Amino acid sequence: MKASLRVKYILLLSMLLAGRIQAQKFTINEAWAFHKGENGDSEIISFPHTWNDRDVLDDQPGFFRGTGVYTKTTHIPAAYKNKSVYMYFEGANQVTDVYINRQHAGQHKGGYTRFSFDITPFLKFGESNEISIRVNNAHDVSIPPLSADFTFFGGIYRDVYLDVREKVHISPQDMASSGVYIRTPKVSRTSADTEIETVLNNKTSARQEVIIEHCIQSPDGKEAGRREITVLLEPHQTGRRVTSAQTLRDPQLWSIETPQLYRVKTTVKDKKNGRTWEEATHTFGLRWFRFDAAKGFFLNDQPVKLIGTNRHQDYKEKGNALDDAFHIRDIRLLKAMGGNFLRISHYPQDPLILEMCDQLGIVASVEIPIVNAVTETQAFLDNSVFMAEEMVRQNFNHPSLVMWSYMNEVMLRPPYKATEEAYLPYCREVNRQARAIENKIRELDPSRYTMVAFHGSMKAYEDAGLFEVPMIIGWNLYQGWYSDRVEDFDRYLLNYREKYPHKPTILSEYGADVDSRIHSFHPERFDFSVEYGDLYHEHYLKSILKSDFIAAAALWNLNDFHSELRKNAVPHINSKGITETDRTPKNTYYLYQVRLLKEPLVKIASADWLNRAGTATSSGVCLQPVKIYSNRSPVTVFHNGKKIADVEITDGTGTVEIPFTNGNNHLEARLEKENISDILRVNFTLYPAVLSSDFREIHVLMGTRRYVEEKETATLWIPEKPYETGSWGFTGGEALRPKTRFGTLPAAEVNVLGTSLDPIFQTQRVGIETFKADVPPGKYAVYLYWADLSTPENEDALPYNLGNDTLREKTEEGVMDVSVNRVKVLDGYSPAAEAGLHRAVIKKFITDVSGEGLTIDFKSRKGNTILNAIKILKIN
Ligand code: GCB
Ligand code: CA
Repeated sequence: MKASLRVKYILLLSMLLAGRIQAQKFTINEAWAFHKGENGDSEIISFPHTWNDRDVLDDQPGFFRGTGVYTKTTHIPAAYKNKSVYMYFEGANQVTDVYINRQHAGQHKGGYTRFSFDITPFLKFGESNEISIRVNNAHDVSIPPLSADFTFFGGIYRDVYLDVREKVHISPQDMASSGVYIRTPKVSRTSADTEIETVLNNKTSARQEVIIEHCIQSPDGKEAGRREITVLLEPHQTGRRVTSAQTLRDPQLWSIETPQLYRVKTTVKDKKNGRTWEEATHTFGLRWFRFDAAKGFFLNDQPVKLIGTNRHQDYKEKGNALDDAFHIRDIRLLKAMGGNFLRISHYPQDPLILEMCDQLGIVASVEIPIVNAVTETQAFLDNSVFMAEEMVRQNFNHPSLVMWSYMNEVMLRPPYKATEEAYLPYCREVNRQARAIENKIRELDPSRYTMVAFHGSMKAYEDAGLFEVPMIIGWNLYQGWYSDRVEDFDRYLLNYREKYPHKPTILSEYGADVDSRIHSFHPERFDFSVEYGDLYHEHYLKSILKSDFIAAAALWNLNDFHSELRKNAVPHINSKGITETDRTPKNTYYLYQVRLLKEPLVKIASADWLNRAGTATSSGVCLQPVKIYSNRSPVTVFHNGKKIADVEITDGTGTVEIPFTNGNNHLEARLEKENISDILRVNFTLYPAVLSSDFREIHVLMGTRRYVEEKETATLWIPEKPYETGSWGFTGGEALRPKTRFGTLPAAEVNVLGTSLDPIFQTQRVGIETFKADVPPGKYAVYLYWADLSTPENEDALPYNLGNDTLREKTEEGVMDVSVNRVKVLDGYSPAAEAGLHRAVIKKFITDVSGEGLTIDFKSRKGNTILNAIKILKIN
């Protein structure tokens, strides 16, 4: 322990001993010796910690799933002798064993719920004690999640506390809940019935007669009610539950606009001498709500359309090991977007998440991590029911929380893919497990709704009889992303509505991957462009807003998140976030702002696309469309100080053609009446229609209509075009379009090895004959970019993608000759033979050009010629 830390620790302890507060809970996050695996060198770390922050991003498949050991020696004061000492964990993934002085103090299974062990019997008071914690994140068929489109980071990734109590106390052992459950069975505008259940432990060997006092304070700080009850606790009696009820007058209601909280102070006193055993404060809110199958959600009898996001708990370069400030920031981001709903997916998260929802007025749901499938065993079900109970008990008092959820897309990857005979038994088992969890949750908390999330395959969930089990159906729908067209979303919902008119419904997920480096004026699904993401969300949002029966919609996802197996534009990352892994907002975030917030807003879309380019038309400029977002209309747009247009805005968006000129372009979008505007400076490279003497460089992507911005070097890659005299372009060949069940894709789903610029390599022209550029005389560098993108036949289907995997095809490895201005520079060349499949190759050639321009010829010796990208640079 560092000296300064030790001083703080001693100060804290003396405060504890001298003060009148009998219970004290403080983090013990610092200075643990950690080693990965059974043995090995240790390093000193602090919680939150994960051992997978790096290996989930490297090009090696998989990440470490095994045991990690944390050890610390700590002094336990003699004064704790007459106390109860607990260790409390906010979360560790996934199986945790705690040893105190080499004795086993407890085990917890499950990576996302909190837990607490009574370590008193193992402690040596007034001495050094060794605490050793073994955590294991190996795959375990009896613990959910089994597989999922997110990464199961191992380690103690949330806070760990020492929780020191008097011998008579409110129980931290009731599944690590607060031990105080506040129910509000009847709330109206005039009065509110409250029931407070307290769970008590007597860890003395004597009978204890105690008084429990609940003193309720209203949001404005006034005392709203007070009640005392007397309880007799037998020696060593633990888990004793007592309830006291009171009715409050003129409740100050919790709502999205007024998220005000009541506070209850619970005091446990010795009846004989009046001595205080414990004092604890908890918050709650007064509200009532319902879900209506036709009209949606009502809060305090007011209809409210719930719109917001899902959230994953990980972050750039940190994995899941986040300090509190990161959790808080996420909920603020959601609020600032205009969101009023959060689906805490796919597992319970840091306690701060729901505390922030209470505070900021965000309605929430939370779930246990049964994802993709269940294991057909009692052990799996037992663990699931246990987790469900932990979830309910631990999150019981939050007014923001309105639904419990417990299964996500369990018909997506069931075992029946292997054998058809296994299908019906699997369906029956899913149903049995769902009912068991459902019953448990309803028994524990009849005041909230239950929800199960389905993927867009209605029949599968009918086969499993799941429509009858939860109170709310959640749909995860991706029409227009994993399958063909966004309009199919509306058709799907209409069909569902006709079949199930009486079922309350939410849209629990919808989304499209976006890589902020990629742009297109011909957006299509799976091109990962900003523009396609916008179209997708514009369509869905419009439909959601006009469908009353969709009580809530949670877009997928608030943030980009880690998914180790993914091979999209950013490998290992699911990029459906409307913010990046570091929470930089993407374009779509602003679309939601203008649609959801009331105050006047105007925003030039694709604002982080700072380097743009195009070819001049005869008028000497390049016309390109620019989108404007606003919640007012019209928006006046200026280009380099000159008014271009009054742009009409419908459903939040409008478009204007900007005549870009070479160099700096200054754009302004103005709401004249409100006197607010948004400004954007774009650096534009204007290529002349006929390459002239001031040619400098050109970066061209083959087989695509995408633009890719290399942000670090302020470089823009532009899409290919056929060759025209005086200009540049290709002859021969066709764009690579990998085939899937739902049509073809505009780019290969390949993790390109040896580069972080995957999108430059993920498209390709197959069978190309020449690339020509009529450049002026000079010395040039020509860079040819390759990666063999073929998919091996034996590759497994991906655990995400909803059936949209690339179909395996036998392809012959291409071998080619390449010449630059008729000089053969590569003879019988194959990128795969040189570098292996999927690895980035860049070949650079220096060449002198006199009067004839540049011609690069590709000749097949075997199979197809290919080219992924080309860069031509004039050196002098
Ligand atoms: C889903 C899953 C979610 C995935 C998402 C996606 O349906 O519920 O876990 O991450 O789709 O992006 O494919
Ligand atoms: Ca890896």
